[in-house]
Amino acid sequence: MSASVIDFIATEARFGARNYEPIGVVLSRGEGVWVWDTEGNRYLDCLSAYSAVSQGHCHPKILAAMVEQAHRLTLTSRAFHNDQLALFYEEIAALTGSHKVLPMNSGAEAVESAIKSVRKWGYEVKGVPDGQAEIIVCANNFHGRTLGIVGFSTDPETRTHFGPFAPGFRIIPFGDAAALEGAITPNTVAFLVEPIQGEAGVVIPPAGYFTEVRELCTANNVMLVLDEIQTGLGRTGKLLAEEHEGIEADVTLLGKALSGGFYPVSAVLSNNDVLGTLRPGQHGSTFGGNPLACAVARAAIRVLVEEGMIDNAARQGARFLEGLKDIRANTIREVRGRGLMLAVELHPEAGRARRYCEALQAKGILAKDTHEQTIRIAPPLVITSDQVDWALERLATTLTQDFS
Ligand code: IF1
Repeated sequence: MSASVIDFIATEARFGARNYEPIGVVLSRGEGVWVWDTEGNRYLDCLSAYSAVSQGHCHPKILAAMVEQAHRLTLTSRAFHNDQLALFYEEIAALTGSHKVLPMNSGAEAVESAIKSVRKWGYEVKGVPDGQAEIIVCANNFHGRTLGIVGFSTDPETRTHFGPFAPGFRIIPFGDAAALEGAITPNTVAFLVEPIQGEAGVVIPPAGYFTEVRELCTANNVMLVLDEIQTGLGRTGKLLAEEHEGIEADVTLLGKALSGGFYPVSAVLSNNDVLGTLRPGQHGSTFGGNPLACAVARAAIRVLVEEGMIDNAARQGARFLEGLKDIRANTIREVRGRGLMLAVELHPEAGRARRYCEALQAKGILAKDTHEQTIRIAPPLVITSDQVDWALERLATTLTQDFS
């Protein structure tokens, strides 16, 4: 590594809380599927900032919208109206078929806001006794890092020594509709779940699972809250992952690619009942729904749709998945994916996935491991067939490499 790279990394180590263990690369520029490090080396980004840069790095039209709005008006607070929020509401509601929108900033804020809203709905509409609302979540969930959220995580890394935690959550296995049925009580207000579990390693539920989930939630007057912060906005080859299951959530959470990686923008989308329970002064955020965020999100949604990124994700995702499945390597235990949300799970004997990610970096691919044995593959949705083939060649040589 050159001195400057070492300097950057050393300075981060000196001043920064060590809450990440990044791959040893210092990035300085991004365009489309490519990123460059400070040495000028080019990499194909197969993480897309965990699906926040789905539109490709530094998309020119989102950039132009951000610069134009930044020259005009960035933040008013919600004490006053602004000329971007109503347009954002209209466009996101039309695109997703939602009735109400609550604009927030980070994904975790959207999750927390949804938890508050469904509890309020439970007390004021469903008639659950005050303070007794229950929300069902799945084992191996990932919904963010706030205290409320890690309180119902099953990952020791995420929750150890952060307690005490809030009550009111029940944990069931993912993919098991009978377990959901058994966990529902008269005080259950919602089932909060990812359509595909991302951090757990791209875990796809059995066919028909969400059809049963939808029926159970409807029959028991339980709000189905789908966390589409990672799976949404084209990542799985559909606008929303729920479309693969042929169902509709009562509450949908969006984030990450909602801004194309330019700005923290998230949103809670719901039917009237749930968000209709919020009254002035009962919830809010300094930056939630600000004109800059709304202008960026409007452009991010526009290019996603107008440039055919969702269909491209379906096409290139199928090509990528097929190519991964064709790799003959005894290191591979399983290949999973839907659209461009893919994962290669390695056999434990193959060694840690992190070593393969470091080997991929040397071949010009940036990918991230999750839970020791799995390599996530999630390039921007603008990837071309040639770039998919380019990546597959390097993945094949790396996964057949002997690391003993
Ligand atoms: C980290 C993981 C992914 C999410 C879903 C809500 C949020 C996330 C399904 C919260 C965020 C990020 C967080 C980031 C790494 C990344 C991640 F590895 F942590 F789990 F993608 F899988 N729902 N996921 O995936 O959104 O508040 O971050 O905007 O914390 O290291 P956020």
